[in-house]
Amino acid sequence: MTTPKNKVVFSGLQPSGTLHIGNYLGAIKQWITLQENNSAFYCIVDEHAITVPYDPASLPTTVLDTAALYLAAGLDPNQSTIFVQSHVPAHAQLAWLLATQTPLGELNRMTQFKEKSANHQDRSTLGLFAYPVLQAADILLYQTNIVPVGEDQIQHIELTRDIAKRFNNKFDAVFTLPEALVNKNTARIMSLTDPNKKMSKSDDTAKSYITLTDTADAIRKKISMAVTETEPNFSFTNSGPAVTNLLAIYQAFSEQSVQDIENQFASSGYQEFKSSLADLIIEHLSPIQERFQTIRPDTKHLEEVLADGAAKAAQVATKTLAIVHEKMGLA
Ligand code: AQP
Repeated sequence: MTTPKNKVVFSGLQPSGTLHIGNYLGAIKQWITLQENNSAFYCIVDEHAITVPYDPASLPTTVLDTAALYLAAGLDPNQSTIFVQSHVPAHAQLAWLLATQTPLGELNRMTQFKEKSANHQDRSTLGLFAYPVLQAADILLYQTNIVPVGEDQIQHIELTRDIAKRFNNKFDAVFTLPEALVNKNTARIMSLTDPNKKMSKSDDTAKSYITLTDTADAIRKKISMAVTETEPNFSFTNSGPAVTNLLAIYQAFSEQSVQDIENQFASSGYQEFKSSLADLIIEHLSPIQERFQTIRPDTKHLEEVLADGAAKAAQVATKTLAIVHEKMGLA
């Protein structure tokens, strides 16, 4: 994957639970590289997190946990604009304006809505249905070029492009067309208990994911209980989905070549491989966890970082919103 330079980068994560290694490998790891030579905006998308049932009392804590994990993982407030979505009202405002221009048929095709509404059948809301329009607003407000995401978000980025193109044709050329940036090796880290489902922080089974704050003991247990196929076989092309997923995690953390990993475990059993994998994950998460322990208790500092980020983000976002108002005849 070539790393873009001098672009506007936007991405976000929901504070819907503790971030897991899928969020880290699929999204945050790319964010850290991209912050160096680009204008990067990294958001905590709390207005997205409230589109499914949630606990209002714990949301502020989860937002600060997420901010602390962003910093502990390596995001630097001097390089990136780090902020909370609801602190910049332009996100919700632009979402409404874009909603008036988005055909229902396009939203009906979104697979994330189908999956999430299937899980919350009696409580699925207009907000959950409109989620991709708010996401389009998030991205388009910053005239974003690049959106680093996992595979599950590609469809939403395509929809964002369609919304932007339609707006540009109908009103005026206001929006930059964004592109998804996906690291194919880590685009879809799967659940440890069901390799046909992606790893998700809102999964009911905590054994299915490894969070960035899991203890070494918990990591060893979860990896040792991870499902595998019946016959040990360490091949990126011939293993079943469960082992392929564990190999992908191994590769992402070790940054070794496929060939090296296959050679290394050619004569191993699953137990030996899993033990090495657990060690590798623990080794990588330990420094993040140590930094998290220092950063998280300093609530004042975290709030300052987020306030500063929101002020910087609002400067850009309100400009775009004002242009949209004018072009739509609302000025
Ligand atoms: N399993 C995954 N593998 C690779 N990338 C992933 N991402 C999420 N899961 C995986 C990427 O993480 C970013 C943020 O995701 P999100 O928090 O906005 O929501 P999500 O995609 O719905 O993630 P979760 O963990 O599954 O959250 P819940 O359970 O709350 O829905 C995105 O870039 C996503 O692609």
